Amino acid sequence: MKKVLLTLAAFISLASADELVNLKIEGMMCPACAKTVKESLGGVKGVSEASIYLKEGRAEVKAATGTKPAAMCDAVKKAGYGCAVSK
Ligand SMILES: [Cu+2]
Repeated sequence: MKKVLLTLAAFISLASADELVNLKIEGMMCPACAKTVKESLGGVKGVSEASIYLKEGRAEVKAATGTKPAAMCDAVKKAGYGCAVSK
């Protein structure tokens, strides 16, 4: 029984592991833009946290492993900003 629980715990921690994705965001002019981008990224399934760097025109997104960066960019574009996945 104990072994089963441990395996389960390992599985859960693996399933919720985060990865960091860097996005290049174009068109952000002010903090309100940054907020809009942050909210649009936060609405993407799997995303747990988005840090927006207004002056640098980029975003660092923490998301569950397997979350597609393209889905993140789609959300940003829908909000009216340019987006590209940077390596
Ligand atoms: Cu703005």
